[in-house]
Amino acid sequence: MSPSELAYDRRRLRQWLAGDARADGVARRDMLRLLAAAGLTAAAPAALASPAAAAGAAPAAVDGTAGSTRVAASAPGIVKPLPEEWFTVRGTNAETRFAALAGTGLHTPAERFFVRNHTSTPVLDADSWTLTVRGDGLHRAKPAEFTLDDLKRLPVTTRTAFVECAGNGRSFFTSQQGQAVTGTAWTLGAVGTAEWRGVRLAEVLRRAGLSHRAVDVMPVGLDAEYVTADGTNLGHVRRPLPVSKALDDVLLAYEMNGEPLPPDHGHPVRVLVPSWVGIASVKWVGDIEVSARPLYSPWNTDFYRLFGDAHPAGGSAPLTRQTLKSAFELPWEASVPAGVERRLTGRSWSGAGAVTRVEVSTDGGARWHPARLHDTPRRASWVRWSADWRPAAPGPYTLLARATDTTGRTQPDTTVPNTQGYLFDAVVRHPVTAV
Ligand SMILES: Nc1nc2c(c(=O)[nH]1)N[C@H]1C(S)=C(S)[C@@H](COP(=O)(O)O)O[C@H]1N2
Ligand SMILES: [Mo]
Repeated sequence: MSPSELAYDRRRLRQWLAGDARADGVARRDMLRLLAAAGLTAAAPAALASPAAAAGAAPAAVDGTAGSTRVAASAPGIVKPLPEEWFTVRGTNAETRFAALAGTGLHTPAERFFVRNHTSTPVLDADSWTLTVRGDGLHRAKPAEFTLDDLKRLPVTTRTAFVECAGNGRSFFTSQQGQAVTGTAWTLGAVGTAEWRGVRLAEVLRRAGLSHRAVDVMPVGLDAEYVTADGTNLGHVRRPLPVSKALDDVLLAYEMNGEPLPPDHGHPVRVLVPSWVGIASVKWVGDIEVSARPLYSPWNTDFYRLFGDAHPAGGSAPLTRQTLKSAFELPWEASVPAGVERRLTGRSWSGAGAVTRVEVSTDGGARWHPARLHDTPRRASWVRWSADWRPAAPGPYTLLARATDTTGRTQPDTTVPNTQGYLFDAVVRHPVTAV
């Protein structure tokens, strides 16, 4: 979290306390958590204080159901086929198998791209779809409306970017670090990189009459309202973005890899927020609120913050950029022939900057060798890499890959835990057997 992002979060809380922020659907206990996070609890209005809030009950898992299965070839609510050799189905979500990315190129084919759905993919008609942009962060009282044709007439921008779930790698908190976390037990395949084509959100906001008073922009999805396991309706998937990010590199994307967006990835239009946690990239967007006051939704209060012993009492600031990761394009517990040289391939990516260096170890981390990079390092994208290896003798081996990005950060050996298992960035220990 950069100082400016922290400052932004604190400023929002002060505005909320002064009655200048809106928090539709955010429970008081969540606001108290925010206040505590920013060290502002002393200033909280007395009416908000309650013992239940102070106790700060652990939030329920929101990142999908925890169940996983290796056999299912379909997930409830996902439209595209999910062949078992490409996907692991986890509740309403489908994780890409990294081995299925071998040879796929920089851009992940839409057919193999992971799907993270809170509910079900809605099948929307592009011809009758409209986008409404409204709110007191616009000059005019009347909302602006755009059809898909309207958007396509605006200047076109194409951008390569990964979309990655904040919970990607979550299962390794448990399997490598022995920590209990809530949420979907992803391995490393809740990520994909595509070429997205659309119009800059900045362009649409400008045409809608963006005022200098605007501070937050909140895209809302047209999929069904999300009801948690305990029966709480959290409303439509939505998460505010600061105007600074909205005006920077965010797209309203209507194409993925040169084709109209497929239903599961947001057809006809999704928000694409490069480098940030996947939840920011709202699919099936139908409405964007532009607000002169800070906005809150459960997706930037209870969820997508870091909670736990190592974090502020009320949770960290809302998550923004993704972290640093690497993965081998090999099945877990793969069998490889002993005594034969083979080419190990994989990918590394970072939300903080381009990946500039990758090292590989084939002996559990005793010795490291530089991998060859096959892509020009670019921010918001991943790099493909390879390293040659000849397992000398039959037996078990542990493969490791460790990336460094342009900020100078290298993947650590362990990740500081958080209760919801977000932003795992430690080096993953990949078991293989030479036979
Ligand atoms: N409307 C809507 N947008 C959404 C979601 C959702 O359930 N509904 N899931 C979010 C999450 S948590 C992630 S990680 C990404 C996943 O994008 P993908 O399914 O295209 O891979 O979409 C985000 N946008
Ligand atoms: Mo996600």
